[in-house]
Amino acid sequence: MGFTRGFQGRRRRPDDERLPPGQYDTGDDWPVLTAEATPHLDTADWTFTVDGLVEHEATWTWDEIHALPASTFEGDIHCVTTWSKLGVTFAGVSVDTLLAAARPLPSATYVLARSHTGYTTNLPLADVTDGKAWVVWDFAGQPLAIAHGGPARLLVPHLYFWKSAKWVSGLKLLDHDEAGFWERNGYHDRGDPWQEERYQGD
Ligand SMILES: Nc1nc2c(c(=O)[nH]1)N[C@H]1C(S)=C(S)[C@@H](COP(=O)(O)O)O[C@H]1N2
Ligand SMILES: [Mo]
Repeated sequence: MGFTRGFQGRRRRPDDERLPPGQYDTGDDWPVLTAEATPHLDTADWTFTVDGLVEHEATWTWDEIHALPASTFEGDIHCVTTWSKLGVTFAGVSVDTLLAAARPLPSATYVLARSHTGYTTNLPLADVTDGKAWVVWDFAGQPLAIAHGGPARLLVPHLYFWKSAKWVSGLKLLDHDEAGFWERNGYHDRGDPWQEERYQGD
């Protein structure tokens, strides 16, 4: 009853209300979904680059990206294969910080994220700005496991998890949408789990 809510403030949503349609809670499990062979990347020669429609193409080494202001995400992730994982914590750097250094041109409207393996995925620029996306290297206070994209992956938790490119190597700013790996293979261009944007045409 509404009038009993008083001054308790905003309560945490029960777990079932945190699940987008058609998703189940995977609990402590964290399935691994990888299309390519798992790479073993050496942080000594690891780099991350923002290029394309930018004023200043920017590349960070492992040490340089760690020197940027740290940013943490706490929340839920959702895979198109119907598992969701609730209450996860990742740490790394906000994509906003990376874009601020590269300065996207006004014509930039999309990004194509790429991995050291050749995996790609496309996103509207607006889906990786304003605190919605990270490059992360830490999961639950530990270095991100290689199978989950370590040493570093993209994290775009408000979209299906195929947008969160593992072993991420960079972002290319574009003035048009360019389908990535799964998007060329029938998956939705945007992938909002709350709209069930799983496949092209959804
Ligand atoms: N490089 C790369 N990144 C990827 C994938 C992949 O196959 N290769 N799979 C995507 C998909 S479909 C999902 S659901 C998540 C899986 O991440 P996980 O294996 O850490 O659960 O990574 C995404 N990022
Ligand atoms: Mo996925």
